[in-house]
Amino acid sequence: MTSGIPKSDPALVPPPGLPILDLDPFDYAYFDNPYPHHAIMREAAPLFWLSRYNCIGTGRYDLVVEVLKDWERFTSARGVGLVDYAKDERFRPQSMILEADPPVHTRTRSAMMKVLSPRVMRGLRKHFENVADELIDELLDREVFDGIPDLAERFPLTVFPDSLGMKREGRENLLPVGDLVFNSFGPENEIFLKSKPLAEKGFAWLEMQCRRENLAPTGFGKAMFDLVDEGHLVEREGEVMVRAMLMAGVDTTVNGIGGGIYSLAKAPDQYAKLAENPDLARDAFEEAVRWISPAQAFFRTVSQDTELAGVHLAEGTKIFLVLSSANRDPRKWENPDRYDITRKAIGHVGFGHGIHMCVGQNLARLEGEIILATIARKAKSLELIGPAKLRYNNTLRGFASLPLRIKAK
Ligand code: OW4
Repeated sequence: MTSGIPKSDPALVPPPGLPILDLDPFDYAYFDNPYPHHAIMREAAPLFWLSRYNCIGTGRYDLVVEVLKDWERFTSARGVGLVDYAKDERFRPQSMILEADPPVHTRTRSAMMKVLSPRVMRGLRKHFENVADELIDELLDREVFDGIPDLAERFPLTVFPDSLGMKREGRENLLPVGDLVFNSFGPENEIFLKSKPLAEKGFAWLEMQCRRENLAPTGFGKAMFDLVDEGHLVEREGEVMVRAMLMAGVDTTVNGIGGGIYSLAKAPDQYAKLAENPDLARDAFEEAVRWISPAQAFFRTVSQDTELAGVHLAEGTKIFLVLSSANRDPRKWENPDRYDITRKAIGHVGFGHGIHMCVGQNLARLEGEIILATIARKAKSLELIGPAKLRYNNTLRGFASLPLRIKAK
């Protein structure tokens, strides 16, 4: 395994006139309270230069959307992290969906859409609801528990690998591998380095789990290899796509569900509204994805000299897109810092935008909706009874611990 670190390129100098920001959007202080930093990034100018990483960035909603829409000028194929695959070492074998442009991306994305289609999602609902029912009943008996290991991790770690059809042994590697992969989109800082040893053996294990002989005769894995058998993908592509599901589908949903629970626990008026009408669970989850932005930021790379917001950008410039800031940009959102489950959160960029917009979004929504609806149906209160502890990750925002109390209706 290699560990890419961006080698600063002397050719990449700040375009004239851009505000130069010295802040580090990957350090502990930033993660402890990113919101004032978002405001600095948004208010400095449409685009800014990050002096520590020699890249352009934007925290404005309209520009984040403009860049994400334009995959030709702003490529994903050179990596969606700080590292430029054209110049630096790749941290892992390149993804054929996340780190690809059309036409490769068109084919792999279409395979993934088939595997995760709305029809497949509908088929999972009943089983997910049964698992959630049992889990929430157990937590109601306990009353006091930790919302992260006991709920936000436990639910996806039960339903997702089972739906994929993966073996039971070794599943404890899923979270550490995801943690490292999402750290690898940022710099090789202490947060990245600390996550490395925990995931080292998980990488080899994960590669093995993606082979057809290690997958159950039903599930997303099998469905992907059916597409191989039908000639849409070659065998190795099938494996790489199963790997993408395993790397992208666990830590993200854990942080999404954890974020949803945190949002509701911090806003008792919103929880009361949801408890009264559990049908709002899907909206409550969507609004949490906006408000928390579990996936905080991704990069694109300028594929040819171009202009953006009146600024000349040189080929090879990395652009840091702060999704979490865009999701609270007051130019787009009214009262953006308020978690409001009746808000029309549609259009948020918590799942991204454009051709790379989260391909697992309907699975994430299914999981999030079911957990929040099940709590809302059964619990009259959801209280945070101790300090929420952050889990630091270069890309993902979420918690390590959420001490909670829930009381049965
Ligand atoms: C967010 C994501 C995350 C990690 C891995 C991959 C995709 C992949 N998407 O495609 O391998």
